[in-house]
Amino acid sequence: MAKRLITGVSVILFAGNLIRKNIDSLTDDETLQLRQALTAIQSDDSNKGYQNLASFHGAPGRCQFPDGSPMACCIHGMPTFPQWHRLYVTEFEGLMQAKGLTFGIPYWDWTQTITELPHLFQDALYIDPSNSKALKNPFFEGPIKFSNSVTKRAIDSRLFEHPAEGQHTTLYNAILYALEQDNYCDFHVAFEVAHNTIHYLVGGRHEESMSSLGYTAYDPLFFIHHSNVDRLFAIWQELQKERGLPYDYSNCALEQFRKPMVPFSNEGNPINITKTHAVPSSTFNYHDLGYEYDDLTFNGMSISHLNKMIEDRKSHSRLFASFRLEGIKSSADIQVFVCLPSTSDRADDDCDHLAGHLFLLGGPLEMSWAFDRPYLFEITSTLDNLGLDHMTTFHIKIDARFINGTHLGDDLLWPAKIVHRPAKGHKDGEIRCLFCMLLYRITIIELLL
Ligand code: CUO
Repeated sequence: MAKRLITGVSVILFAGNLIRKNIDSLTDDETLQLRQALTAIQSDDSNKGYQNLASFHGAPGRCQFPDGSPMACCIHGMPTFPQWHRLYVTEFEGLMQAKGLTFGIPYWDWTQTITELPHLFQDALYIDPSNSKALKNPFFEGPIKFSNSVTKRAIDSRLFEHPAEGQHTTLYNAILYALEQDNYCDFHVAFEVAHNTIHYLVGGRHEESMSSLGYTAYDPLFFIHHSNVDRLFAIWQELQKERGLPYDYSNCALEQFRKPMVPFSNEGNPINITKTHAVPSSTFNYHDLGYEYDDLTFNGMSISHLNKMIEDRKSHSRLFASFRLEGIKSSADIQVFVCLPSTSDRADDDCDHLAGHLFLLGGPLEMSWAFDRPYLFEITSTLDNLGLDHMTTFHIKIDARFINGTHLGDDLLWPAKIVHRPAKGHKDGEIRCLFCMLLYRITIIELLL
């Protein structure tokens, strides 16, 4: 076992473990090796091939609803989301290793401001350096053999959000809020919902894409995205150690953490390490799964620096829109607006104040969700920019749409509440504004046609 210092974090490197690197730091040889290994598993139709792997997650559905009809096996909307997806990237890593990959699945660090997709994904062809021939880039799209189709991407311009100087993207803020949570059960809700963002902003309005639960894993970008999701989970675990709090067990849903996760636990799973770690509680120590990350900093911040920054955030009064989320058998794009009530000078509410967006990742095959607490979407900076605070009269409206752009019905989402979190040390946590309490509901914005 070797020990190495990574920007202030002591990371144990286990001999023989694969290193997962930032996708931007791969050498040309590593990029070529990744492409060759993926091409090999894409053309393998056995249980060691890509089609079998992609069907672990979504369509055509390898698990069953109680009535026996096909259901996706991926775990979403519940506390074992990070564990199921941790194993899933490891499964891909194992298959790629079997085709010659000698390092871990790289990660795309999308908490940094994004100006373009990583180069690995951009072009339909690449040049084979051994003979200068153009070959199909297997990371450009993925075959969906059961529907005789290929994955698509419709990049949403919000992927390239450019925050003002000193500010951060909506996605960065959502992940930072997840990392702030110092118990597992608050963490996983904030974490999962934040991670949905990349699914939607890459897949956009295509059904056969990253933005739908059934097809997302057919796009190989999925695994590079989820390698970063897992790295952020590892960063949260390091933060917990720094805080002196548990990093390796859940404080809720204990029963679920003892139940083997399908299809990893199935006899036909070709990767032994995920089969033997199919019980969620056995996945917290990811070093045992055979990989490490090259870097566990968050936007250049060491774990101790990040921890101090988080503590400082808690010393300010903050406001949130609180969403009780349930699966709606579909993905959704939800824009959140702060509304000021009508006045004697203005007949209508003023709802032009976009606070940001959140997304759901779902589809007809999704299993039932079981979030036992709300998702909190921070609106503090929106109110600060308007010169408002928690004593102001305001309410929340949303514009919520399905992948195809049509509006969600009014009854598909629970009304949002406004939550005030006073600066650390204060006691009461609910906003006192009577008008706001009367308006503790979400109204779907009727879009101007
Ligand atoms: Cu199952 Cu990102 O979550 O896919």
